[in-house]
Amino acid sequence: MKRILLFILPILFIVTAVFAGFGIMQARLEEERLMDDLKKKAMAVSESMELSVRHIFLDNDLKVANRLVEIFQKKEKLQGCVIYDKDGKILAITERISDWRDKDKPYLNDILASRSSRGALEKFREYSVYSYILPVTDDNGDVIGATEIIYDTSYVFTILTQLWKRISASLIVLLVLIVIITLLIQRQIFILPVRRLTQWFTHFQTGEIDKLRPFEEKGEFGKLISEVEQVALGLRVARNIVYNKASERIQKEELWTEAKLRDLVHAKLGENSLFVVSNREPYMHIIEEITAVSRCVRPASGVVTAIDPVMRACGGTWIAHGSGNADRKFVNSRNKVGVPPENNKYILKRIWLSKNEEEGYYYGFANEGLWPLCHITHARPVFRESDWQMYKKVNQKFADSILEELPKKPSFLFIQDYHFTLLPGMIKEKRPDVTIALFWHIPWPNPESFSICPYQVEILSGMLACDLIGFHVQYHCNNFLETANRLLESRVDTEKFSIVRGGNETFIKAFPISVDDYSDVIDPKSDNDEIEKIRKEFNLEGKIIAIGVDRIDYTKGIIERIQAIDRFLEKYPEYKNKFVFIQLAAPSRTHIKRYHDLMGEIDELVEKKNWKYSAGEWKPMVYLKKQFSPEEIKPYYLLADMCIVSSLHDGMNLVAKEYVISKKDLSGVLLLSRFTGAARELTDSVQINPYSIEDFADAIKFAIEMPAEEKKRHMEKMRAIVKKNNVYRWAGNIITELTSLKKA
Ligand code: ADQ
Repeated sequence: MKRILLFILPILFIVTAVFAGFGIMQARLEEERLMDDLKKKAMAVSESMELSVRHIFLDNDLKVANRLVEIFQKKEKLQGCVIYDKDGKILAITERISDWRDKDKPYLNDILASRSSRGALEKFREYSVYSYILPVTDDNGDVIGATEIIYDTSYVFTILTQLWKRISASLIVLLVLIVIITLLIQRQIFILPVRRLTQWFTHFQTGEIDKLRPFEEKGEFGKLISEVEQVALGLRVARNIVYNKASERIQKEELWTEAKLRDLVHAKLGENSLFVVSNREPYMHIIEEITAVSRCVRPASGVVTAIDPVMRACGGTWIAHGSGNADRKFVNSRNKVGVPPENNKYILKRIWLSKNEEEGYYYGFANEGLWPLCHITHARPVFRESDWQMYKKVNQKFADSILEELPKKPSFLFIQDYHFTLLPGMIKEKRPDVTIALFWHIPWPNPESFSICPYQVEILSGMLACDLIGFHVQYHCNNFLETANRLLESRVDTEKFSIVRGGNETFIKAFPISVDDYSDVIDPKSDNDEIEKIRKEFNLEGKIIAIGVDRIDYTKGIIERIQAIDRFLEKYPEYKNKFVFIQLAAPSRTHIKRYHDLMGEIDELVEKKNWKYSAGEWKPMVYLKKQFSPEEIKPYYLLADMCIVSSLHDGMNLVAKEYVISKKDLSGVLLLSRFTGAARELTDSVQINPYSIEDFADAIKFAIEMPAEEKKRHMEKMRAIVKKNNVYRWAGNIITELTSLKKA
């Protein structure tokens, strides 16, 4: 619109200026012509009056003079007329302009003296009149008086006004015509071809190849379009070559790597697109309050840790809530940004939520309702109707945004977690051809526990619109199958591990999530520097170091961990001054009271225990409450002789796997809660019951005193498992399964 205005406005301006100039000229000429006519008329009348006036002067007949001025006024349709004597004194004047008498007439004496006539516009009352004065002479040529004819000139202005009105009306018609013609021309030569090109691109993007009609544009635009067609063709051919080569390579490679996953995605998905949805975004732009500098951070989230390497390998679009305070500054007009920022590998589409929506959907229903419902940690779930309504609304908001993105060709949608139980149903309602998988990152409880949820039917129905639902471990799959069997009208096929409901079959499978094996890219020099820095900063030289890395969440058993360390030092005082526990803790969901209180409880407990034991420079606990980058966490893992994961309940727990994969030198022991999904795979860890503080304290001593060889053996076995079952295998298995269920 701005561009059209920039184009049209100068044209309109020039046309108006030319028209105005032309109008002024025409009006002037017309005015001159009318005044000339008036003058001629006045001269004729004056001359015809002159003879009678001469007789009046000779007869000195004042009465006749008075009659004469009235007769001429009527006859000639004048405003009035006046007869002056030779001294300029009024002898007779038309009655209706009697106040003309009082008008100052400095020119009169000159006229009488020079004997020349004068016609001019004069001001009379509030308007102007045309006055024509003709001196009257006797036979000797001496001036004996003068006549003055006064005409009303208002009709001249009426004519000029009408002329201006006509000019203005023509100007308006002309301007409107110019605007219409310009718009039509620009639509024809610019908008329509661009629209055709955009449509062509949309078909190309959405995979509707059959709708790609060849262009018949000529000229420069035609050349541009022809170039675009060539690029698109080249892209299609290149893609096909990549898919074929990818299929060949997958057969050959043994271990799952980023490259193998990329090949698998190319081979299995082909031209079809992959979309991932999660609540938490993988990259968040934030503005530092103090420095006002914006930076991009990776949130502390297991889901992000797992899916980001997958998306880096596969490309595609990740749709998530834009929760960073500077997020809006970094997206394009469609709320998209290429990530990772330093080397874009996939697209992140941000969805904006209001405070109310975030409060009800995220903090309320998802994290005060479903989170405690699924984690059996004796925290009471809260189900508020208003939260549920907001949860539905936000699921619909995500659904609308995803539907906008989904191409017409078959696509795959990979939904993450408990925030989106209704999303599969909403998508399938509009696009039954999309193949959908949902991965549930947290535990699934038994049917009795789940049945307290007032919205159980809606949640299960929404989830069962999926083609595939994944859990970390078979135990959670079994819980889900049983829940659907008991709480819904459905048929559970225990052979195929599927649930059939309303003609739709959903497969339920365990896919143990994992981490990226980054141990090969560890840089010993810079890591050693970092480790030394940490050792110095916290006075750790010669100490036995244990580490905990968690979001601050009551399910992670941080309080129990501190209590166990307290008991350990109490029970085994020989470790005083020798043992240091470092807790890296990322504040999380702090708007929820339970989480807010927990932060306070941990602060207080750490302080209390440090006060209880500290001696000289030593204190048993270092509590670092902040969000770290993965690069910052790594040296802590490398440094630690032991990693403590004491979750009261956890879907998998990636910290355990991150610790194991970091320990390339096979040092270190993993203390792992038996209530984590990871405990089922990492059987070489020292397994603990975090509720049993006494056993937990003993396990710490046991881990410290384990012979180095034994530690090495266990670590080697665990590393082999994590290396083999890495996150690329996890994603590869899900994508293979998902594509085998392809709907269209
Ligand atoms: P989470 O509950 O977030 O994940 P987890 O699997 O332990 O738990 O992952 C946490 C991630 O955050 C790890 O990558 C860790 O390094 C990182 N992290 C922890 N503390 C941090 C800090 N202070 N600063 C920065 N990063 C930090 C959910 C489920 C889990 C499941 C995952 C993946 O609850 O059971 O394993 O999803 O499916």
